[in-house]
Amino acid sequence: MDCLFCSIIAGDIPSTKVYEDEFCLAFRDINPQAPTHILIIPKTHLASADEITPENSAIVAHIFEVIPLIARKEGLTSYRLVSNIGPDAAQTVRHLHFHLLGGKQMGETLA
Ligand code: DGP
Repeated sequence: MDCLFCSIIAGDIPSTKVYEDEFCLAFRDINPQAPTHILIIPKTHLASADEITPENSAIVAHIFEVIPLIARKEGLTSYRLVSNIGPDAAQTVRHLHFHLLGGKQMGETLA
């Protein structure tokens, strides 16, 4: 499958990894929008959060257990999580990912 983030998982495209285990990978966004901007992705391909089902939701629970560990490692106790779904939300990479953004005061506007 031609997927940029699957290629990053496979190691075919380099990335700055901050966390990895059997089920997920976290790496720094190439175009950071905050002092800390990390993408957390499942190693199994899902196009977006819109594909989460009872059969695959365990990976999301796992990612949400890992996120606080990554945040602590980055020295963050306050941060924002974002997951874009589809073109209206400006999702550019069709592999489920959570943006972890922190290290600056953010505004209240989300859209
Ligand atoms: P989204 O718009 O939610 O699909 O965000 C995709 C993010 O992926 C965007 O913030 C930039 C990032 N990105 C795109 N290509 C690469 C890449 O090759 N390496 C890394 N580290 N990040 C990438």
